[in-house]
Amino acid sequence: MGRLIYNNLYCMGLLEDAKRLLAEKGADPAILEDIEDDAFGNGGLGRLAACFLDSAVTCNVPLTGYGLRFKYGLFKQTFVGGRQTEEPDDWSRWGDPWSIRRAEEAVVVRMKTGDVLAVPYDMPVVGYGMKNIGTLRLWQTESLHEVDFPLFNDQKYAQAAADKNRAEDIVKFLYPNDTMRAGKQLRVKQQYVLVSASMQDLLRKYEQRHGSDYSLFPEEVAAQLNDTHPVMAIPELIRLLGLRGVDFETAFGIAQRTFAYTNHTVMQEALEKWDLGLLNSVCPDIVVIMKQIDRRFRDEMKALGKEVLPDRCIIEGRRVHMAQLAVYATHATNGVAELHSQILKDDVFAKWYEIYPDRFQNKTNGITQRRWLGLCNPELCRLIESRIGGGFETDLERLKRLIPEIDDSLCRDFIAVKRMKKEQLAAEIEKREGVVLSPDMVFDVQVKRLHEYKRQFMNALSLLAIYFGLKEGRLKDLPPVAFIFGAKAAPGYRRAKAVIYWINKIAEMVNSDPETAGRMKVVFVQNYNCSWAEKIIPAADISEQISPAGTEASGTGNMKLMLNGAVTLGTFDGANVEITEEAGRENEYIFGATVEELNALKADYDPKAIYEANPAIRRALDTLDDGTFPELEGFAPGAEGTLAELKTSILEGASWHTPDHYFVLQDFPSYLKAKLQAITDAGNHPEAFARKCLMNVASSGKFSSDRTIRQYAKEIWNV
Ligand code: 8GP
Repeated sequence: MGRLIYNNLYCMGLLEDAKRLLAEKGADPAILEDIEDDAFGNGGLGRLAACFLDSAVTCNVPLTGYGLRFKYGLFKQTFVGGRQTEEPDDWSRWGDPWSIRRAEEAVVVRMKTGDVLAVPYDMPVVGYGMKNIGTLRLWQTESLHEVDFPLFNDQKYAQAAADKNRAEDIVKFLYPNDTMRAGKQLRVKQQYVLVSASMQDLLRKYEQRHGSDYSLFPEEVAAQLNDTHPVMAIPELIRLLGLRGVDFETAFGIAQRTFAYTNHTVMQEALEKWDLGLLNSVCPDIVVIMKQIDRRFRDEMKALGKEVLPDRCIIEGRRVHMAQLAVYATHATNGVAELHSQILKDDVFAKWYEIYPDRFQNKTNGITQRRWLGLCNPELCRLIESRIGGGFETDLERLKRLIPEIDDSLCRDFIAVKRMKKEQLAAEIEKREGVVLSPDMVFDVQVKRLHEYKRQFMNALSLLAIYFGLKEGRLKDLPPVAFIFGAKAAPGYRRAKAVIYWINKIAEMVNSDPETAGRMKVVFVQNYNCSWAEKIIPAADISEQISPAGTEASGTGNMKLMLNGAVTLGTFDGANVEITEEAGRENEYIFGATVEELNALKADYDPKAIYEANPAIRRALDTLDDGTFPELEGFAPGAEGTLAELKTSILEGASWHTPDHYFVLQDFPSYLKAKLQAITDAGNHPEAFARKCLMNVASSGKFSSDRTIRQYAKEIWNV
């Protein structure tokens, strides 16, 4: 969710008054940052949901978000000697003034590991212009017996509190480490509590209106499954209806018409498959129903004369495939960008598409322009208003009216706004990271989760190529440029953490070199989150969206950067394709192989040959094991987690990875070329570049989450 104070004041139309009043009292409005932390999250999937809540309430779509009220969010990130270290993120340590505890609506969730009480905390979602208030309902797990009094009286304090700890541990951490069975079981408990409490809640509200006639349930309730984490809601609803006397077939029909499923990734490792034994240890009744669903599916395939295959099955051996269960037991499956939805049909769910073509849809993601323009870039808003008037806060398509207004004077004014945002960001970075950036530099930004497929690694290679190019006089005309990174790596993802370390070491080398001073800077901000994004995005000239084609489902940071007038330096992947369609290819910097090209290349891809043939690549890659940087300690030589292993994973491959699994070396030459062009255009031809930026702003109407929500409402939820 990010911080709520500024957003809520903004949506109520009170932010400017609040700022003025604070200023009159001699207080900096930024002091509020010291008493409210960003409410927890991880990446684009969660932030998309936050944008949807904002859009739904503003567009008058009745929508409630359900989630878990984690005590600690994703860890707080700091860098020590360039390495990521993690600390608990106690987001509510100064209290949680936004939530209202609804003890009277608590429900009991029964599990084999012990029953718990799920207590809802409601966070208001403030609609723009104060028309509506929506709800984010977060469940907190508590013990049914706070303390065992006789045990306490016997002075057995730990035993007396055991049940309390067991219950509260379920929502202690977002994304707990699940490399071992205990962690996996905790994840199952989290998922089961979320779905059981939420389904009980929906049923109770429905029954208040209709008693025990469930036939209207799918007419009145639509539930969207946000990836696979909540897919157990399907068997849970069937189970709860069963307890109320509804037979399996009828309950299945109700569930299927109620639920729809959104897929957010094609990464195989993220498509959840649960071991039935593990599920049995937490929620055995759910396993029974999953088996009934599987039986129903097999009967249906038999009737259709279709085979049950690994990529068209629900239970395979002892494992249940949650994404495939979702496709089968819902009425709609959608991807989150045109290209991604096509890949679902052609590849990930091809065998399902063959049987149920009508179920597959696309809903291109969006972002709320309230937070991602109105709130974070009032300077740009004022400029836009001065040319085309307001109203884009609730109708982003209006920005199109800017197109005929783009002239030299608008370009100059845009450059002035961008400079102001760069000054603000530079001040913040100096304060928090101790790195001094000049607002006269071109700002090149890559902010997103740290993942191999997102290729921060390729960006790092380009930094080295540029640095050596500057030192050796090959890039004489390159304007001064700052490279800004923000990303967290999952605590157990060693290779991702090694990439962070490598970039931090590159930053140290570059920033302390007098020869390149004033020409190139590199900074990796610590603890990237919504509040950082609100400062970094408005200051960016170049938006790095550099995943290999076919891997990034959509991206939403790309849309935020576009809306704030950055050009996309990107591949034809995810929503980049649609961004380019809207703004015009001449206004972006597109490079790299297409999905088709990569598919054709796969069989005989030879990254070693590229390495041997390309001196710039060799030089940059060799810094990983030639002593340029101190090797990461605490690992066996060459083991995963070391710099050296980053290189071997590219050249030789590693575990299930084929060599250079994400085609870094393949795309690198075209990437570097496009990147140097973008930096040169931005720095040396600022007015022509500002035109491109303004074309991006003016063309971003499609990417409002208001549009996305209206499509879900009309085409899936029927509300
Ligand atoms: C993310 C995608 O990576 C990103 O491209 C997209 O914009 C965003 O979802 C919103 O649709 N996906 C995930 O974070 C994700 O799939 N996480 C898996 C654990 C479910």
